Amino acid sequence: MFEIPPDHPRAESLKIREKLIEGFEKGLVAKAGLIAHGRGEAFDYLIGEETTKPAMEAAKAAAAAMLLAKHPVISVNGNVASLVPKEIVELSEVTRAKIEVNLFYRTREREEAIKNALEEAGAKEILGVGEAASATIPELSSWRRKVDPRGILIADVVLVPLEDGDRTEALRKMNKTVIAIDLNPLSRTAQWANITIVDNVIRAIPNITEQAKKLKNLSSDKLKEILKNFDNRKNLGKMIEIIKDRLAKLAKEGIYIPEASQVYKEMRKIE
Ligand code: PTJ
Repeated sequence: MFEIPPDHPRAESLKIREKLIEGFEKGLVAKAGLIAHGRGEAFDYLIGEETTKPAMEAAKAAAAAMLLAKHPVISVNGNVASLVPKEIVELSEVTRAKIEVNLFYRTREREEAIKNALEEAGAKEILGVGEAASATIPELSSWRRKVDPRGILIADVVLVPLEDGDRTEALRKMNKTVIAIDLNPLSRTAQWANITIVDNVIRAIPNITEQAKKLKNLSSDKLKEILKNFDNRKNLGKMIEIIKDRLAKLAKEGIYIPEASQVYKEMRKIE
C-alpha cells in the first residue's frame, strides 16, 4: 500500500482511497467502483465527512428493521468488501443477517475474491457465489438479477450499501424492505429505499451495529415503534437541508480551510 504521510491534512481520506486501490489490484473492486468512490468522496465533502443526526436516526431505524426481520440479508459488492469486511461480519453476527455477494459487474473471479476477503475477515457462510446464485429477480436485466434462493430471494429485509437504483426499485417491487447506504441523497437508490442512510459506509456500518447492540433487548413492539416514527422522505429532506445550510454558511464565511483562512488574513495585513 502507498504510504500516506501521517501529517498529511487529508490522511484519513487518502487511506480510504488506498484501501480501494488495493481492493482493485486484488481483483475485488470493479473499475467503475473507483469512479463511484470518487463520487462518494465529493458528497462526503459536502456533508462534512461526519455522521449527521439524520444519518444516525436512519442507522437506528435500519438496526430496528434488521432485528425485526425473519430473513435479513446484507448484500456485498467490491467496494464494500474492500472498505469494511470485518465490520460487515460483525453486523451480520449482531443482527443474524446472512451475507450475500451481489455484483453489478459480475465475474466469477471477482465473486471468489470477495468471498475470500470476507472469509479472511471471519465470515463463516457467504451466499450468492457461482451456481449458488441460481434464482432471478424479476424485471431486472443487469447481473444484479442473479441471487441466492437461500438469501436475497427469500429475504424480507435487504441492506444494500453502494447500490444502483434499478435493483433497489426491483427489490421494493418484490415487497422487501430495502435499507440503502448512499452518500448521494439524490440518487435513485436513496430515493427508492425504505430507509436511506446518507453517510459513508465506513461510518454507517459500525453505526448500525452499535445501534443494533443497544436495541437488541427491546420488545418487537418497541422496535416497530421506532420504524413507525421513521420517515425516509423527511430524513432525506433533512440531509439536503444540512448540505444546503452548510454550503450557505461556507459561502458566507468565504473560506472552508481554517489554516488557509489565516493565510488570507495575513496577506490582507501586508496589503
Ligand atoms: O462491485 P460491483 O460490480 O457491484 O459494482 C459496484 C458499483 C459501486 C460500481 C456499482 O454499484 C455502481 O455503479 O454504483 P453507482 O451507480 O456508481 O452508485 C454508487 C453510489 O454510492 C453513488 O451514489 C456514490 O455517491 C455512493 N458512494 C460511493 N462511495 C461511497 C458511497 N456511499 C457511501 N459510502 C461510500 N464510501
